Amino acid sequence: MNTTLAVTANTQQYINLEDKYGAHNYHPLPVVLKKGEGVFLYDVDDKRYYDFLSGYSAVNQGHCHPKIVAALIEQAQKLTLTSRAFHSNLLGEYEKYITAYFGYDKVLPMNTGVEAVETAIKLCRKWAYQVKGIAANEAKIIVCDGNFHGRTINVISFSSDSTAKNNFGPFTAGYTSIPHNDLHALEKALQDKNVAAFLFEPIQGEAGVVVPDAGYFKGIRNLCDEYNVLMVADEIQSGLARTGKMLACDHEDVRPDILILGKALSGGMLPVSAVLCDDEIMMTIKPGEHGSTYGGNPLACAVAITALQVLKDENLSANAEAMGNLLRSELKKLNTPFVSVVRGMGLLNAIVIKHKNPDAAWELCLILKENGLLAKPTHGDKIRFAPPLIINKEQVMECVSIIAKSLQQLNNI
Ligand code: IF1
Repeated sequence: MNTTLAVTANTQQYINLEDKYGAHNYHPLPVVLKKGEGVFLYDVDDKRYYDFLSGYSAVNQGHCHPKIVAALIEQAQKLTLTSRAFHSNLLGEYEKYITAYFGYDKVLPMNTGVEAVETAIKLCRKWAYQVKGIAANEAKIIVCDGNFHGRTINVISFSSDSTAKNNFGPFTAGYTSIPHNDLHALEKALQDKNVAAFLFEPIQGEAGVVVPDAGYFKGIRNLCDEYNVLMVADEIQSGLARTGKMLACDHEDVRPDILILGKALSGGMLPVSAVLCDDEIMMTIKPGEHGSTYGGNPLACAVAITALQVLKDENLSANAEAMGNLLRSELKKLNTPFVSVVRGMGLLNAIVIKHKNPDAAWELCLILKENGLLAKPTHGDKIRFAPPLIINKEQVMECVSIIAKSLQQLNNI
């Protein structure tokens, strides 16, 4: 029996509109949202849900955080875009704030996550030719199997996900992929003198929240130093307090050479991404060699400063750590045959579903939705549990009981 649950006629009409007029490049859960507040989302029938996705970690600060909304509105009434043809009164202030916050000489502001990844790759290549001395067009970048860094042709060129790549070729060259969480494979790949950089996600998100062994980040740092290769951390999803530290690399006190941020840098208000590094790398790019119309716009600057302030003011790293520990320990106590693994760090978590029905993870998400909690399956059998970092203990406990009840209902499918 399939539990595909009926939706209201009201909900269905919005879904029909998207089906008819929008590209079919997603397969969303059948829920239509119209309002968000803190850890909650509300649908067009006024049903309330716990948000266990947080816009894929873009709303770490909670939906419509009042301080971030206020910064957005205030700046939107003054100046929103200048382009980089002119200076603005906020760009330098933002650049000073974010570089001090993370401890780098400079920042290059972009918009979406994948643009920041592309920017980091360009910086690696410039550095390879102008500083390291690699011969023209020979620079290589090492990446990890199962990576997710975005959707551009260049970035999918080094994806190992056939769904992301199929019929989008030809692809770009210059990448070598090694297994995630494998320092031996990294050292082997570093024997190639043309390697400029190692690009990695500290915790692989799309692959199903794959947490590496303790010592992995330190091991990467040591190997990159030994072989004069840039350590490039894509913390777009793992950063900004999500895993219980400001950056996932902070768990091992490791400082990447290039830090890539996105998503929660705006608290879900608008696309804001950033690449941070020191002058030896950043100054290899000269005027006219890279940019973006919206990159560093005053609206983004005002929002990002406030979004970063909120992370610190509200101690969201510490809360993510504590609530993550509580969530995982409570989930592990659930007496269910359908969950084979509970894993994660801070509030970046996943469960792996074990069930005779291969669609069980999707079905469970439909049941969770019915019971008032929104989560999305990834790679068939995994479900990400990543609420906003402002969630409190009572709310975590209520979510655990929703999950427990929903797992019991899985018996019937
Ligand atoms: C979608 C995943 C999450 C990212 C890392 C760069 C980007 C992402 C580590 C690109 C984006 C998103 C995009 C979203 C689904 C989502 C995702 F499941 F696909 F992997 F979060 F886990 N680096 N991740 O996670 O950032 O250009 O999208 O701003 O719908 O594709 P972007």
